Amino acid sequence: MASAILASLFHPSEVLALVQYKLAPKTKYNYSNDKARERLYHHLNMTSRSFAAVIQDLDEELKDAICLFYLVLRGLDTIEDDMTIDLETKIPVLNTFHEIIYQKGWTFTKNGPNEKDRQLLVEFDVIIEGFLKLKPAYQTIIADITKRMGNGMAHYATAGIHVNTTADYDEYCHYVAGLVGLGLSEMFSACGFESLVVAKRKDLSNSMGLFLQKTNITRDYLEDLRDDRRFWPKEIWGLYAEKMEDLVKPENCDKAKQCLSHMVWNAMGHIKDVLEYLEMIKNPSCFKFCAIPQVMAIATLNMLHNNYKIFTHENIKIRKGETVWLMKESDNIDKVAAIFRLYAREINKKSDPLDPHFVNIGVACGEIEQICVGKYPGSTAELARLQAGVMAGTSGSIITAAAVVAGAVALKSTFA
Ligand code: D61
Ligand code: MG
Repeated sequence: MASAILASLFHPSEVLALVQYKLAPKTKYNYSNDKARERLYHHLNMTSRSFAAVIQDLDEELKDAICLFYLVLRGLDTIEDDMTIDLETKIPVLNTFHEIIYQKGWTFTKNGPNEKDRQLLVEFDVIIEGFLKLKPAYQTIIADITKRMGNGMAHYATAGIHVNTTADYDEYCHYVAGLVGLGLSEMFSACGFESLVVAKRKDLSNSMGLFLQKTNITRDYLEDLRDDRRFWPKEIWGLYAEKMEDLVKPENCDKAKQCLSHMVWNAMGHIKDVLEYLEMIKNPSCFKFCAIPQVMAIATLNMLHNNYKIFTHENIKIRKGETVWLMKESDNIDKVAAIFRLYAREINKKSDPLDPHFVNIGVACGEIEQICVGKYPGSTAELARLQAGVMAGTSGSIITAAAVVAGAVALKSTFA
């Protein structure tokens, strides 16, 4: 907490959000009257870096179903991601995972010792128990998406198959993330929280996943390369280097940054759909659940843009304070549109006129502004309010002073 406040010291609204978050009552989720359920949420909190909080804030009707949707797919992904499992073992498990989730007692112990989510599969019988207790309608949606994702993962795990074209890139991201969007939309419509139109808009649902996944893939260049996973499409990196790993060489620094802005621009192509999707979502708990990962993604893209550290450091993240602030602010479409406008402007400011994608990114940022001003006029006042907190300008300095006091109080309570 203390280090998070320090990191946000020049962002008073983040300090405020951190302090509010710290002081908020913590007894919200209590599963101790149901041991099996407690175990499920234990696994959710152990395996998820950002989804645990938003899933636990969902309305009761959807909470367990989406928690299990997450855990099933995280289990599948933990098999996909582990490069120590040989393909003869891996591919059949990926292809049959939609059947495995109906087999009481199934567990998997062939993950390498360093696989971070290994324990989830060691205790996968717990997840299967929970899955089998869901309403059949939710089980069917989860099994269908699991089947399609597992088959897609198996295809891309096959020796000699790579993400070559940008069409492959969209297809791979559809399998591992777009399908999650489709399944979630089906759940929202099936439970009656959202209109049936939401499930029908598969294009927009897919884009929700693609924007998140492409942002992750762009960020994780170095980590994936280290483990010999390559998700940047050759059609893109091939314009800047002979081999993908050549981008890390110091002499290729300029080419690497150009390649990075190509990847950032490619991801930005989904933002229009993301806003259109969020505009459809009426249930407040579904809205926050959908919006928070998306605003975190644009904040992450902003951090990546023109940032050479992608090629030299693993694990670059947005500030904790920024995350908490975004979670607090993402509760209606006007505020979310304001956040997108704010980051689009930041991205535009960071662009280098000598970059070949300078104009493309400028146009993409301009489009975000144009769409938001046209469709969400309320976002203009929200943007002004956000900027007052973000910048330590004239009005910001008053907030800064208040935030520093609040920060000091929090620091004191941390050490007390
Ligand atoms: C609204 C709200 C949340 C949404 C959404 C719409 C649309 C799509 C998604 C969430 C999925 C976003 C995936 C982006 C993060 N990428 C990963 O976790 C990668 O693995 C992909 C395969 C497993 C997907 C698991 C998942 C994730 C979020 C969910 C969910 C299932 C179910 C319900 C709700 C949210 C990435 O994982 C690496 C790692 O984190 O270890 C990878 O392997 O590429
Ligand atoms: Mg994966």
